[in-house]
Amino acid sequence: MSKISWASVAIGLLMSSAAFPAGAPKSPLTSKTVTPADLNSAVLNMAVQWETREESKPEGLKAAPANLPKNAGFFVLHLGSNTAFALLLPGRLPKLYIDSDLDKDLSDEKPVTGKRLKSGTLGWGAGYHFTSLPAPTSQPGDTAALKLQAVVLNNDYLIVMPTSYRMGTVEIKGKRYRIRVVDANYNGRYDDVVVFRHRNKDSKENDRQPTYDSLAIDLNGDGEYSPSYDALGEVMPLPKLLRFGEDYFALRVASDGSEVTVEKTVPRFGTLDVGYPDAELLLWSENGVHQLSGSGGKWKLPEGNYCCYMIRISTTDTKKNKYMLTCRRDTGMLTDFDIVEDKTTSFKIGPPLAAQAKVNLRREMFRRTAVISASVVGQGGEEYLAGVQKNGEMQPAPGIRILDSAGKVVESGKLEYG
Ligand SMILES: [Ca+2]
Ligand SMILES: [Ca+2]
Ligand SMILES: [Ca+2]
Repeated sequence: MSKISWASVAIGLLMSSAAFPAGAPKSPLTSKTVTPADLNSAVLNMAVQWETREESKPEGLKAAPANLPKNAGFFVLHLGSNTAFALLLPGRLPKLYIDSDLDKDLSDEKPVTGKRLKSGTLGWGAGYHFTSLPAPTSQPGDTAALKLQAVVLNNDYLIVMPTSYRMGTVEIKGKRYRIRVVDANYNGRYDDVVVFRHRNKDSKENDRQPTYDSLAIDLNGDGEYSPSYDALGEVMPLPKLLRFGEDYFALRVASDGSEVTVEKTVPRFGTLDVGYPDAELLLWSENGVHQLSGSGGKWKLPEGNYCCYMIRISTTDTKKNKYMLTCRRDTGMLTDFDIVEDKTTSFKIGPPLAAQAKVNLRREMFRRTAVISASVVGQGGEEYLAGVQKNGEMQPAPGIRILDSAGKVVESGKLEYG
């Protein structure tokens, strides 16, 4: 890359000096029933859990019903902070056991019988529907009466879904917005605000099992809920603050999901400094979603805990060509950070960059395939996709050569974007 000049667009964030209005407006929330046809609904994005069948008894399971048929399959369910075992006995009238008391014993459970779903309900595969499943609950304050539903696909997948969620509208700055609140961590409460803290590289595998509830808000009023990971999405872990322009609103959902309160507030601010002027970031947090760009890579943010799930860095060469790298996988040190009042949380992202190739062996039916993925790692540990965009156009995927121990090329090819 030729010599670079940093282009930065300064969009200063101004602190709001608005006053508190009198009285907190309450909006009722009503219950919406969830059916198997809602499986791919963006509203349920963070709550629906797909578990894969295990042929043999999973580690940790102490006991199962006796004389299991050969085609019995086990599943490990991850529901919020609970891990529970399940057992499927396939058949015309399939039976599903869930370890509802979390004692790692399935022999003391009563099975639920599934009903075959009409073909076309899910769009693919043979499905069975299990209703009125007891939800395993172990945390203080969990509602033991909570019910789950599950869909079994081709006897291979167990898809767990809530039986309902909450819906309503809220008024913010004179405009009404549809909102949906989902008990995404299956504890019978609707007020579990996200905290990413204490996450680390080892716990990433469990990211899709949230320990928080989720919020969908129709920001653009089109009746849809966009779970975008590239721009400001409309589906997010449940926050306690919502940002609208330079204004912040405190959001409080009643634990039973009966109502929601939205009230203007002025949070305490700290500063995030990523040490790179031309960066764009998307953040999830207890303070809502944030799309940050410009202002020299420094932004004022409400005090609290954040998770960055997208980074783009750009640079411009002397011929005014703009190059851009995108990070959507591992955001390194920005995966989990805190903003503290009147303090600056500093990172250094971007160049110098290191190229990295990862080889994963993928087992298919009768062969093993080596999947080689390339990425570029910035100094904050953030992992960019190997492709560079030049003036908004994706450049050809990088080439690859496989060398033998003597350095001779045994295979060469091109990587594909996947
Ligand atoms: Ca049990
Ligand atoms: Ca909950
Ligand atoms: Ca929308």
